[in-house]
Amino acid sequence: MILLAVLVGVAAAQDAPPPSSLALLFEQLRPPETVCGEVAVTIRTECGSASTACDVLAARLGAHLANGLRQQSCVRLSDVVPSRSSWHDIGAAARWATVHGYDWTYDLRLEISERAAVLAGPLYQAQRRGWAAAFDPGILERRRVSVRVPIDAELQHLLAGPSIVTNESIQVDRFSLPSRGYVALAVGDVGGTPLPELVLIGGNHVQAVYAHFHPSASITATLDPVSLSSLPRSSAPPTRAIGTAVVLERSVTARTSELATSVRVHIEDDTLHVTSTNEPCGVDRYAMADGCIAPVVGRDSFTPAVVGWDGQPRSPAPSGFYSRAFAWIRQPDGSAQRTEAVVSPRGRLVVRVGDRDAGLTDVGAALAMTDLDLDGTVELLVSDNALVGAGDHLRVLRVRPNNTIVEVWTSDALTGSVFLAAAGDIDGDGRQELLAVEEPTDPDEPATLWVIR
Ligand SMILES: [Ca+2]
Ligand SMILES: [Ca+2]
Repeated sequence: MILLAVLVGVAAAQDAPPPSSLALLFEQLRPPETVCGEVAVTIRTECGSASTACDVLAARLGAHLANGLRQQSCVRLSDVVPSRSSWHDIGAAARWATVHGYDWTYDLRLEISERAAVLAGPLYQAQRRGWAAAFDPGILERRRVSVRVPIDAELQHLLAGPSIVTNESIQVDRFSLPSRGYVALAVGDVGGTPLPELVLIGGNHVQAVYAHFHPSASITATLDPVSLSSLPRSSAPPTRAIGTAVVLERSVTARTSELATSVRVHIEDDTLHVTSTNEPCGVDRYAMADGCIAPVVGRDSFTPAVVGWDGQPRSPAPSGFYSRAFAWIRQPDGSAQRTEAVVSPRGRLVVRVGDRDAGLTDVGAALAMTDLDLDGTVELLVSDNALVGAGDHLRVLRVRPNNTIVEVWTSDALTGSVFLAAAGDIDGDGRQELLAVEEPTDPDEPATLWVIR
């Protein structure tokens, strides 16, 4: 049943914050209008160490469903019934409810793990009631609730409280990539498979690969890569290609240089398709998660102007930038905070949370941002402000609520260079990881993907 549950929350253009996981759970509890008479609602829980808070959450969900039922004209009564330990087999709760005179029963189960909340179970209709039911408690499954949502900052706060990211809590995996010379990357569901695709865009080719963490970190590439050489304006990248890639509507929109056309990457019939496109930013701009950006002509950076999907200018970035990250960061109270980070060509990092700025100097062009520990403040992955071939470091920075930036983790010295980073859910568990690509100095070696959780 858990495997069949749908993961709600498809990535889309982020003009407005996506709904919180809690809101998605409540939203799934809209009763169908065919439900009539007397209804029993039961929600069993399986939540490990978070059991007390989980029971409270189940009670809130049950009350919400019962209230929704009471709004319906042909529902005479809706009760939230505490679950009994004997209700472990299929339909037991519904048979109990039928014997006790209910016409319909929700028999739901709330399961909380470290990364996801799953609410699932059938809606039964009774075929006998009252005394007749005691002899033949016939029940018929009419509908099934099935929702799986990631644990976000609000659920984390509700169930267990945040556990702050520290040097000791950071997990690092390294993957050998199929090729090198990558300019942009994006992670998301562009193929309809359970595991998200990692779409890698090089100066002259596009690949979609899958990352496996067990038994050891490995990349599989089951789809043929696609060359970009046949597309218009795609040759002769400038000295340092600049690129963006973003998942929009189940495809990746990417651009690799000022001279290249934008491309749309999607998967259909187990084949990678790459087509040139002017959507959604026109011929001269690059797509980001929240809008479009323009390159500085002849340079390897972008202008401060960011135009949102609604066509309106965003509050300007503090300066032109090499790289930019944007996200709606869920807060423990369920609201979402607009958060933006840029790295200027002078190596200055500025993080804007709401209307407050935090800053740090001497960082490199690679930049990724997400809330790793679900406490409502962002973690950033940055590289060194080093020359190509001079080696590099990766660092995880944490923006504290008082608007200071602290370093929580730094890698050993890398021999390669890192220009490219992104945040994305690469293992499909609903929570984002921080990703970076290290380009090797040895021209015979492939690039390395760093995944930090
Ligand atoms: Ca955080
Ligand atoms: Ca993940």
